[in-house]
Amino acid sequence: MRPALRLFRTTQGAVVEDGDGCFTLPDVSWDDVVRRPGLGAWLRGQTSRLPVRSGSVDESGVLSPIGRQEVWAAGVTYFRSRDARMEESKDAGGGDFYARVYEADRPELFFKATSSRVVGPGSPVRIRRDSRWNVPEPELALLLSADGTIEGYTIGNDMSSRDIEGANPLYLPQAKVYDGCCALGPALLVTDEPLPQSTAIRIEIRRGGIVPFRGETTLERMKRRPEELASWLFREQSFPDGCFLLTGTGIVPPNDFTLEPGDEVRIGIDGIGTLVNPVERRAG
Ligand code: DO4
Ligand code: MG
Repeated sequence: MRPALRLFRTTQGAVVEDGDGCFTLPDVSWDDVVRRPGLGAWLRGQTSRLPVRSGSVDESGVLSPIGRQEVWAAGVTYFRSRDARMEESKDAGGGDFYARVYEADRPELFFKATSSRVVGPGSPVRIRRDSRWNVPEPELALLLSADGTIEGYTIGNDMSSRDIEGANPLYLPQAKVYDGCCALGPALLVTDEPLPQSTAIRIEIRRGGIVPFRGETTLERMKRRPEELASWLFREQSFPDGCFLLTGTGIVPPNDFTLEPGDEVRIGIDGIGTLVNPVERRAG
């Protein structure tokens, strides 16, 4: 088994971190890197020719790992999400379709963001001014090559306005897609092996000196396999620059929790790192 690499998009260019240290890839366009099938082998070929720099990546210069890619998302892939959605939409007569999509062959897949709506580590995610119930959704994000192969993994935050989504399922795009609706990063974990089922996804919300919500799940609880979601997304659609696919949330805070401006969202996934973003709401 070849060791996993972590790939960062930084203010200094693309940086690869392996067990020996860090390598900066010279003169390479980020999109040409991340769209590549066989990314791990290609990166290992590059690093074998480059001088190693000891130490780790300077976190302050790390950007979101997105270039021209679109971000798509899968929904209701964990029982917890099915349950929470049935509850939030019960007054709109909505419960049944969440139960059905959880069991169905065809998954729920929706368009989440263009790169201009995505923020990287340390930049603010947004809550909408016309919503009063907002949550982060901590999700494993797949990096898919132009051929649809899974080349890497990162952390995604699928910010969601639960009152808008719960009022009517046809409002889903407004609950999910807006400026600052998604965070990705900090690293792309590039590995030829599937992630272990025991991989933990953790979230902590910090508000002043308190932690109003903390949660944890593992990939074992996901009902669908990452390859299955990727193959549905690539049916009848092509992604010449590759794309990111969020795999759904298994952590939903209790119904009396909503994010507030000034909160800090911290999402960790084993092997990838921790994605930290403050929360803001536009003035006015
Ligand atoms: O069905 C609505 C969205 C579901 C979702 O985003 C999730 O389960 O993570
Ligand atoms: Mg989600």
